Amino acid sequence: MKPPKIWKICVIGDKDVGKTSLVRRFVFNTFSDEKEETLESKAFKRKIGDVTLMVWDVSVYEEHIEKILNGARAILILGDITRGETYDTMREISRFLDGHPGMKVFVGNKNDMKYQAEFWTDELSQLSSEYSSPYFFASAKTGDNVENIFKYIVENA
Ligand SMILES: Nc1nc2c(ncn2[C@@H]2O[C@H](COP(=O)(O)OP(=O)(O)O)[C@@H](O)[C@H]2O)c(=O)[nH]1
Ligand SMILES: [Mg+2]
Repeated sequence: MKPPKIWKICVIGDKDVGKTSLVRRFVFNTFSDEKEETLESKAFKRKIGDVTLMVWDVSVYEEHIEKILNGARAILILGDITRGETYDTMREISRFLDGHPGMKVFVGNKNDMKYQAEFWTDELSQLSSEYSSPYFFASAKTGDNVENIFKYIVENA
């Protein structure tokens, strides 16, 4: 018997970029417009094929960030395309993560509001080439591209 594959995946990014919403969309296929602050990091489980993903919704208040990120197979770095400052945070996080062995995946969330975008492919493709990591646009609200991100991770991380 092969040992079970259990992968830790972390979702991080600035406040209100949609981390909790993306995790909920992926795990429960639901969405809410309500804002609910994530005080504590939490993990949710979903299987894709023979891989069990433990998806961590990392709180912006996390005090033990190194511990939470330790052993992560992939880290989703989320921004909200309608708020340019969340892209600056993506950059800061990327610098902070330099040296972490996990796959980094850049995600421009709230793709359903692209007519209000403050950053777009130019910015994300730049980050992507700087860190040799993929990027995606997604919407936790409509579900657009959410499955593809995790499928990509399972196939490539
Ligand atoms: N239009 C739109 N709103 C979203 C999307 N994802 C999250 N939101 C909203 O953005 C707000 C913050 O989302 P939340 O998941 O709590 O962000 P977090 O702080 O990163 O966990 C909430 O009001 C969500 O309903 C999305 O893809 N599109
Ligand atoms: Mg949250």
